Amino acid sequence: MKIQRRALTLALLAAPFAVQAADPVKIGFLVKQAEEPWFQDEWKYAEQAAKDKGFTLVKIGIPNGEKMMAAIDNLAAQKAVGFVICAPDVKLGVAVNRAAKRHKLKVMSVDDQLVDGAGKPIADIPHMGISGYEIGKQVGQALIAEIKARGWKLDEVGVLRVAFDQLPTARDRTMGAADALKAAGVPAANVVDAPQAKTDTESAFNAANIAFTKNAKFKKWVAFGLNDEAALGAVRAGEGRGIKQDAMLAVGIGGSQTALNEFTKPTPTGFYGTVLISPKRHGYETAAMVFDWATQGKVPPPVTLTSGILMTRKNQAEIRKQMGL
Ligand code: FCA
Repeated sequence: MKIQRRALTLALLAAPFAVQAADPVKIGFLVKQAEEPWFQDEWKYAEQAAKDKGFTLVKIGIPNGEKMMAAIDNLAAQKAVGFVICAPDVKLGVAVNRAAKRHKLKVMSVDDQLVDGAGKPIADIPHMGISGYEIGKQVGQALIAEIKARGWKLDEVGVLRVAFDQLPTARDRTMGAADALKAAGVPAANVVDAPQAKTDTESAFNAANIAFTKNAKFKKWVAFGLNDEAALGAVRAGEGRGIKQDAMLAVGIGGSQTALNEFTKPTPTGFYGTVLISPKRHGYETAAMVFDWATQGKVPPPVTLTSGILMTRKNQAEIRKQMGL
């Protein structure tokens, strides 16, 4: 009995060392805008993959190129085996690829596909993003349906395209929306571009304000941008100028907390809806794919494009459930 107890004590003492000996595999998840709810959600689902597959997730915010390069070096120093990245500028693609190769890290991009000096996607970095143009068309079609439901005349409606054209997926999304509106009969001349400096609400707010001032002839507006923050910036700018819910229709892209906060306000705002996309797929699957690649040599598909579903104040709970969120 005594001997047995001694053996057990020894085993318990030895256990922590045994755990330390086999260091868990580390995978990085680097995002350009860590404060944005979409990226928080991606991290949350990547953590779930880490738990299921038994690796450690290293989350780092990379708001600029310098921080991005430092983060990659940091991952290498920590002996990570790979990382998922949404870079602050897709033109940093070559630098990302070089740093990953130098450190022998597997790299996969998420949301924003990395490009080379000529603006071409970098083929050897696997990518998961949304089908930008198609999702943009869904935004435009949702706006058309609601314009009709409200009985607005197509030629009296101003179309605010909050633009961030230096990012290809942003251009695809907003061009898809504008094209759907034009295809349904909105005059091309009614489309007003509001270029934003960054992809957050404040930049969209500033861009929209300028556009509203320059185009005061329109009394009714529809608005959209690359994400919920862009659409929301337009809604807030409109409110400040007396363009309220009855004269404003905005549809975002995302469906994370930014949109949910709008939907839970007691009175509806001009933020009519959003095309819900999947942070679960983008966070969980990319992290899992990099893990499988680094540990089993299973190379991820070169490009995976995900789809979305229109979500409004009315159907939000049901749609989120459908998407497994
Ligand atoms: C881009 C946008 C994000 C999100 C993501 C899917 O990175 O900046 O807001 O829409 O694509």
